Amino acid sequence: MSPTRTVKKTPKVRKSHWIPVVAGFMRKGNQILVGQRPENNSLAGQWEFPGGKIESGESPEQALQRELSEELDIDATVGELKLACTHSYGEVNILILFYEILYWKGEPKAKHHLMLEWIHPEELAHRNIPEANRRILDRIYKGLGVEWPKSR
Ligand code: DGT
Repeated sequence: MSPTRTVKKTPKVRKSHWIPVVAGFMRKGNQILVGQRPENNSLAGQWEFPGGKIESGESPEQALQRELSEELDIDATVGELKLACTHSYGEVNILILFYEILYWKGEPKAKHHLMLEWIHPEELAHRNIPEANRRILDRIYKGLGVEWPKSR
């Protein structure tokens, strides 16, 4: 009798769905710009750094320049990549690249957000912010070049 061969089944790999996102750190004095996500959107009401999804054919810097023009009506110069992180919202995974914005032309206007606000970075810890950002708040503070707030 020939020995029975066991055929090893490779476990089914679930295809994951990834969305690349860019966001900008904009500073004015010792404040940073955040926007409140609109009502008809996912994560409505949460305070985020301006930005959005990278479209096909764009570099991350081009995408951020476009998003800041669409969302804030400014002409921004994108600087260094400060931080990258991943997060899963159920089936959807996002990769977020946070860039510093070196300077911009025009005054930011809330073309997309419910509201824009210049806040002190410590205030982030007390706001309703995306879970993706809350998990890495220490790295966000580091990326912004500010100390982890003692009041947390
Ligand atoms: P659209 O055109 O409605 O698909 O919207 P976009 O391209 O403006 O992108 P959006 O804002 O819907 O997607 C960004 C995703 O990244 C969304 O799931 C929220 C998430 N996210 C987490 N933290 C941040 C952040 O600080 N800034 C931004 N812009 N998005 C963040």
